[in-house]
Amino acid sequence: MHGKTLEEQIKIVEAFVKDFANDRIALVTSGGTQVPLEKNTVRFIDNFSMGTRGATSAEYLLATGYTVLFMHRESSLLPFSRHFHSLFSMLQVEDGKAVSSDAKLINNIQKAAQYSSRILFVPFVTLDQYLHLLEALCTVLKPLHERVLVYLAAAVSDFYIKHDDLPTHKMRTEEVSLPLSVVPKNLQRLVENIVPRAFVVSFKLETDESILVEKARKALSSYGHQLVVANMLQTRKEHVVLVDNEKEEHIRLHDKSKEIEEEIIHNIKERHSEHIANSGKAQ
Ligand code: 9Z3
Repeated sequence: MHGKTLEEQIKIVEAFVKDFANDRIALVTSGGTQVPLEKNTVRFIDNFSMGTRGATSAEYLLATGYTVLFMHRESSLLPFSRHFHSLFSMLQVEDGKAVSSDAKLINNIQKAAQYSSRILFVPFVTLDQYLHLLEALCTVLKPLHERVLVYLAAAVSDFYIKHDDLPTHKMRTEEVSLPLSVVPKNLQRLVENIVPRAFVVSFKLETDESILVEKARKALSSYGHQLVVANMLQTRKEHVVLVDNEKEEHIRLHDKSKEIEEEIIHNIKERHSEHIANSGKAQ
């Protein structure tokens, strides 16, 4: 979807979703957002994220039966190809032709082929594009009600510069100032009005462990959604805390040959099933 307008992206998503109207569908956001510092942008603020969490989670969601809308930062890691930083390390040439017997490479290419009809890639770069896309994709998913899982793993900027405060040209060294405003994330409006019946999971990233769970609880109560996955920057690959309205559940990775996302997705799928079952009872 490179270089497409928002309207074009929405049309593609609508057509894709139509085919999966009876399946469970996951909207996964992944990667960091970019905030421009000048109207003619030379510099920007970026958020830390390789997109590993999102890309890895998407693989496990596909494997467990979900259809995936993968809303990702352009050039961040993607499912299946994320395992390979360089193709040069696995080059094998026979009779002038490239061949590969690398089992991991072949296995991932096969998986990508197997799931290619059940995943749609929707790229963004800036914070603005992220916010508009998220709202638009949720609007498309609204009629699927409880079958929707919204999985907000992207690292979204807390700060931006309002359009009117942006200098037109490249900021000069003698006039450095960043008039930052706080980003209105609108997640509460999204949860309340656009996907009120979906199972919505957000992530909370901190670097100070003493405020991690408290911040997760704060997000849960201000947005009114179902679950926060809280993680520390330093230990995010081996420890997360799942915070809901009742309790905290720790997931710790003991087997280093595995990935923590496998357990996160397994846990969330169970919670999503319960959510679907409970909604049936309520009707
Ligand atoms: C996370 O906490 C993710 O787990 C990471 C993953 C960004 C740490 P990597 O891509 O890193 O594997 O390198 N994401 C969410 C952080 C965030 O910005 N949340 C927002 C907020 O709390 C949006 S819900 O306001």
